[in-house]
Amino acid sequence: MIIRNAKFVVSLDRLTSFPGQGLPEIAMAGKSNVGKSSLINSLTRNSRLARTSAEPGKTRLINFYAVNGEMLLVDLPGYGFAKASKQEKQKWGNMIEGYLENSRNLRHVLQLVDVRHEPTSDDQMMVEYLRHYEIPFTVVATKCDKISKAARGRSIPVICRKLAVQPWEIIPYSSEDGTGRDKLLSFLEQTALGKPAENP
Ligand SMILES: Nc1nc2c(ncn2[C@@H]2O[C@H](COP(=O)(O)OP(=O)(O)OP(=O)(O)O)[C@@H](O)[C@H]2O)c(=O)[nH]1
Ligand SMILES: [Mg+2]
Repeated sequence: MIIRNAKFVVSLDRLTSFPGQGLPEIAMAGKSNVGKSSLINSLTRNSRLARTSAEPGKTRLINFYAVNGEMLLVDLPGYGFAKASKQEKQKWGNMIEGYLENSRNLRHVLQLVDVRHEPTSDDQMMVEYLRHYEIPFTVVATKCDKISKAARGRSIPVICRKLAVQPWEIIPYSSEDGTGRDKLLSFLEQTALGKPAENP
């Protein structure tokens, strides 16, 4: 898929109707700081589209971005941010769940985990939640530029074990060097838009 344009649509604290609603949605889920907003920027090649930060807890609302006017990328707040107050954590949790349960156009969730770290109990809960609600998801292992290929080879099986997924179901990704970008784009094109895979 060639991204011709990507633009911010709306920021919501709970799902209400908005212009552009009805397009297929792909949502980013994962811990704070795992790279959800960066992934949207790298996919769209627009480093200023979604706000990112080295500090966890940057995205605090549900942000929708339209791609080519034909699908929406949905940036969710992260979970597991230790420094957030109990109230904030509750609020973000409700926001994430409210969206996932109520969106009629959600086609797929990209469940992001940092390739360098063992998935947390929050990650496991999230994946169980997605399975429970039968929301299709794919695990994306982020920040692959930060470790060697050999180290990646060792960490993928750990992620598989913790999240009960198969190695070939995981997409290794880097927002820094573009690893996985083409693969993810063609996957999204098939998943969100139902277009057949391009010939390699
Ligand atoms: N080296 C490297 N750094 C990354 C990558 N993806 C994200 N980062 C960095 O990780 C930090 C967090 O990225 P964000 O995209 O803001 O993370 P997030 O998941 O949106 O975080 P919240 O909004 O807090 O939930 C930033 O400093 C990014 O530059 C990557 O693939 N490689
Ligand atoms: Mg973010």
